Amino acid sequence: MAPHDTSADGELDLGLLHRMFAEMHRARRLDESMIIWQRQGLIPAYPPSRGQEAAQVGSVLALDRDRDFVFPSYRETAVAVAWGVDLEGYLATHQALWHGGLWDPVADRFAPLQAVVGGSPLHAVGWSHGRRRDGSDAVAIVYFGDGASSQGDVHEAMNFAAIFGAPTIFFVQNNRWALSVPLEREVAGGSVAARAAGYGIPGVTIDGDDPVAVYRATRDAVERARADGTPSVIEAMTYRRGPHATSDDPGRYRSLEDERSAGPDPLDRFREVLLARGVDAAWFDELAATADHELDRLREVLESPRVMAGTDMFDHVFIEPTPQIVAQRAAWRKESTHA
Ligand SMILES: Cc1ncc(C[n+]2csc(CCOP(=O)(O)OP(=O)(O)O)c2C)c(N)n1
Ligand SMILES: [Mg+2]
Repeated sequence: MAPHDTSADGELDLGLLHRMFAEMHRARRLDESMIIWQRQGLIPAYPPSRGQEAAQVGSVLALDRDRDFVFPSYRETAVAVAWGVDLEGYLATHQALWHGGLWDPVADRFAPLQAVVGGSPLHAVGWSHGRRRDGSDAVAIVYFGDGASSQGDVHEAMNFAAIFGAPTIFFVQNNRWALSVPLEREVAGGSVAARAAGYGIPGVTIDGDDPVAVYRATRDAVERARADGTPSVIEAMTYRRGPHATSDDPGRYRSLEDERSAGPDPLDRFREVLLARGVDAAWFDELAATADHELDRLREVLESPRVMAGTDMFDHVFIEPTPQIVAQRAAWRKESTHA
């Protein structure tokens, strides 16, 4: 997408802007529905991505769906929507049907969801290092939070990416909270992007609520990574506008004043930009109808019986099961009423 995404005056192409808003809107509607479905008992738990749509959509659209690979954490609904992951398979994760989801990670070029905070950056570096060594110019993007950035694995990942020239984009969504812990208690020095300098790689801080700024920064990082394997850190400043997860009550640890400091919603902001560029107001209404249709279909999937074989728990631990796994599998079969 990158070589054709700007018009002569350097503005991003209107078609691309339409696509960005459309994906942000789809993601917002799905996110809202997931919370409702959780309250209705259709899914056990869900971590909302409300307010992070600009960061997620703007970044992933700068990658190439046929060549690159996405490594998400657990809050990347808008990334999955914009990247075109099989959403029926995606819902299976939050339905607790299967660990990382039921889509095909290789076909969709989107790794299983990662609930281990800071777990995915090393996977992304391993993948991109391997691809580079095979002569490919493919790029990995890995999503993680401000809190995750303080995990040791993330520093090891950045260090190795820089040493080996593994083309990885470390995309930090700084939403100012790590569950109930505020930024100043989790990130010493206040900046994740500043840490890139310690590894000798580019690091930028951007307005994560502006999808155009996010897209441009990510596109630049993709170009560097493709050219010579240079990794980058992008710190997208945003705000976790909802609870950490459906089980969380943010009123116990942050004030309304803090929530108001987040500023305007990124969808509202971007809508104004599009209206100023001459987009017809009726276009926004059409998006709502398309989203309704998609959500009806997904809800039907959630209501349909999708039961996984319980033995899957044991069958995918090792290629050749150990005696312990064989014994556990047999004991489970004897005692469990699960299919
Ligand atoms: C290794 C590990 N430690 C702790 C947790 C518990 N935990 C889940 S989410 C979270 C906060 C992560 O915050 P951040 O990285 O900023 O991401 P955000 O939830 O804000 O998107 C914690 C501590 C975990 N899942 N994994
Ligand atoms: Mg956070």
